[in-house]
Amino acid sequence: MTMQQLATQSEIDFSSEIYKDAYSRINAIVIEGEQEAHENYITLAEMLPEENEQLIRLSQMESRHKKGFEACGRNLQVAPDMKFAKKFFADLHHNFHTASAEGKIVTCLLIQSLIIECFAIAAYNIYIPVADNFARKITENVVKDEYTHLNFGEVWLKENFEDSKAELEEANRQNLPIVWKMLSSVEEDAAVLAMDKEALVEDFMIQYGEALNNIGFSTRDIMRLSAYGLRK
Ligand code: Y39
Ligand code: FE
Ligand code: FE
Ligand code: FE
Repeated sequence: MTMQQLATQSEIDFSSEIYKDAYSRINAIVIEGEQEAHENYITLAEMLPEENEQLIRLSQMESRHKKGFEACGRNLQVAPDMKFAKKFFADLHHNFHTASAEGKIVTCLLIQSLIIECFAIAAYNIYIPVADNFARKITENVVKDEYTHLNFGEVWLKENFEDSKAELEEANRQNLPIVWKMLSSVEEDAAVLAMDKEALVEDFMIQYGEALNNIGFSTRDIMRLSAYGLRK
């Protein structure tokens, strides 16, 4: 951690009402996200029987993450606003379920293993330097796991790149604008936690762009895909 980040952190009052109020929503989003990720990897395990064991392991990691973040809320004496969090994820949740019902593995992988994992990695990377000591240790361990989840999606989609390309384009077009909307809707709460929206967007674009590169997209495609819907 840099001195600047330490200085910033020392100014955050984790027990203030304004911090706890914002935390009740951000913490809930993270808990709900981990729960839905747990369920999504179980669904993916059913859709990809040859990867069943690994996907079940990923789903178990997600429920451990959920428990960790629930402890972070308890530690700050914050009750997570789960109703808010369910609404926050509703669109992506709906799209994942529609895709899984249609057997669209590529779309499900794009939503969970690329978009949601990159969103998580960006959020956790930006949160770690400004978190309380308890939450920082937990989040540092969680973010390592999220990179392995992202890697699972990258490897599978790379191996199936030619057959997946068109569906990835369409799924990106349908789901990436939802991410920008989600980010904007928590911008103010994130700011209270000293998490800057521009930093979140930047980190997301870096993770997502690298993922698309690893899968096999050209630089030109990456530029187009990763910013889709960002500016209207
Ligand atoms: O794969 C995972 O564990 C992902 C479910 C977790 C998503 C967490 C999403 C965090 C968004 C927080 C936004 C804060 C500004
Ligand atoms: Fe569900
Ligand atoms: Fe997780
Ligand atoms: Fe994950």
